[in-house]
This record gives sequence, C-alpha cells and structure tokens, in this order.
Amino acid sequence: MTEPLYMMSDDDKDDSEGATGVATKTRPKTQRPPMYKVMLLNDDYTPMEFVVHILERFFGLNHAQSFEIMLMVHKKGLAVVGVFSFEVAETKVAQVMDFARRHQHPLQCTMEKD
Ligand code: TYC
Repeated sequence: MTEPLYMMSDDDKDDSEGATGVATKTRPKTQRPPMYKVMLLNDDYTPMEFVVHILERFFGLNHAQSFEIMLMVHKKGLAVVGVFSFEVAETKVAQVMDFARRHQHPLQCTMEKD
C-alpha cells in the first residue's frame, strides 16, 4: 500500500478544461456613429434625366429607384436619398454639388443629422 506523496489543494486544481464556475463575460458598450440623411431639393430648371443620372452615379441606385426618387423630389420638394456616416454623407453632397455646378444646373443637395 502506497501513500500519496502530495495532495492537491482546491486552489491548485485548475478548471481550464471542462471549466465550471460563474460566467463573467460582459457585453462591451459600443458607440454607434451618428448618421446623416442626404437630401435632394427640387428646382424648376435641372432636367429630370440629369437628376436620375446623379442618383444612379453617386448613390448606386438602379434606374427605376432613381426615377422614383427624382419624381418624389419633383412632387414633394425634397426627398431623402440615403443615410450615411458623416464623412460619407459629406462626400456625397460635395460630389453632387460639384457635378451639378460643372453642368451649370442649380440642383441642391444637403445633409442633416438623422
Ligand atoms: N423639377 C425639375 C423639372 O421639372 C426636376 C427636378 C427633380 C429637379 C428633382 C431637381 O432634385 C430635383 N425639370
């Protein structure tokens, strides 16, 4: 009959395998960035096809979606074209305003916090 030379105390027993115990995982608090609506405004001079082209080119909308939004702006005075992070919204507004100016159309595009 042999005696154990040494006996593990509870503290020495690790439970890295088949661990039992209280789960202490917490959900880290994440901050969502504020979002910005990009809007097109109606005017009496910018051609409808030009607005449709802008919506396809800068907002990745298909022709039917672009035509629908253009008509909404035409009838209601303005419409939200998309919702983006601040930097993306700022870029879209600048691209639209620059493209309209270069073609000498008075089209206006603005952004506001969602
Ligand atoms: N109202 C313009 C017209 O009749 C068309 C138009 C639509 C202009 C949307 C701007 O954001 C706009 N030619």
